[in-house]
Amino acid sequence: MESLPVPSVQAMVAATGGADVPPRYLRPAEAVTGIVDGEGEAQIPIIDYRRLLLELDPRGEESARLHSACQEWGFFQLVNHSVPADVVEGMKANIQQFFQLPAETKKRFAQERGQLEGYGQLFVVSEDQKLDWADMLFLYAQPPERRKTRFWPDQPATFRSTLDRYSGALKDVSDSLLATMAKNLGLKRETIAEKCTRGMQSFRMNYYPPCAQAEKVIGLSPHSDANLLTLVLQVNHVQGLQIKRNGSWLPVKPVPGAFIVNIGDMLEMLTNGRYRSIEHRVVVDPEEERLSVAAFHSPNTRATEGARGGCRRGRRRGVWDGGAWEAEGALLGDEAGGGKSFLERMKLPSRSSS
Ligand SMILES: O=C(O)CCC(=O)C(=O)O
Repeated sequence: MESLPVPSVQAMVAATGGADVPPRYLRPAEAVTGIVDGEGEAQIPIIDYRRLLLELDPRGEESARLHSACQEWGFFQLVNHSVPADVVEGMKANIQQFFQLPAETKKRFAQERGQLEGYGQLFVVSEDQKLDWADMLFLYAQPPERRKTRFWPDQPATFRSTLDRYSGALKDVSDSLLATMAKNLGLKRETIAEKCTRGMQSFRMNYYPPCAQAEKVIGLSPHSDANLLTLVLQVNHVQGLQIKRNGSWLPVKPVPGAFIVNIGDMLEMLTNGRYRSIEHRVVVDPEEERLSVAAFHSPNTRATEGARGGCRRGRRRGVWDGGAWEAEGALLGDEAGGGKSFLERMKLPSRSSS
């Protein structure tokens, strides 16, 4: 799998001031604005990890709130998540410093032909395709033998050790959340937890430059994540993430110190639709850059049985083809087709069509 090389948006903005937007980035007005529900942002559920896991939840109230967030929203903010503040702040500082490096230095970690890892952009499959107003750095981090450290920046000097610590801490949080979700769903331990032992983790570190014509570009096109669970860290104060809900785009206002967590397509498959993976997108600010770090968690490569061993009580019982996730490229966080196309491809043909 590979992505066609595209110019760095950050370099383009540095050279031109961002006033001129090349046609490949311009979107029709309705694609960028849509219906934005600015009132709804406060409603996104907040889950307290400490209450959930440290036996401060004897009556199961926090677990019930998590279950409801996964069913009704597919998105929640996770507070008191146990990842030490110095690890989180270290990650933020290192990724900010990486994107501030001279273009030539960043290019030392650029994607290579046939590779998705590295500095560049993902899922560019045609010369005609509209492009996102962003640059990114994509890295595999777990299991450790999957790492290709030549793509891991050695500048700033603390980048690799910081990402190593951050990766381990986030994998623990993701595994614990998935175990609680499995319990909430009444699933056997092996249905989710064993698939996550030595499961895959990748990072997409996003840099969205400001754009003088912000209302005409998109930072990250609408998509759902193809993996099990994503944990997003908002790096600076600039908002931009929006989630699709009841036909509107709902801006997400990050709670300070929280991770924004979302259900991916694989978890929707494993639960036969009881938990929902929700489309989301990123809009760009006219004046300020925005950065985020998304951590994608997927099953280990032995987990090819898919939804057959999954949740039998779902309303979409039996509709998923549980085979070859990895062959489909689903161990990545995002999906080239946009929208929820990964889920569509993995559905079994209906009886009437077979
Ligand atoms: O930038 C964000 O807040 C979200 C990033 C995201 O959805 C992704 O990288 O897939």
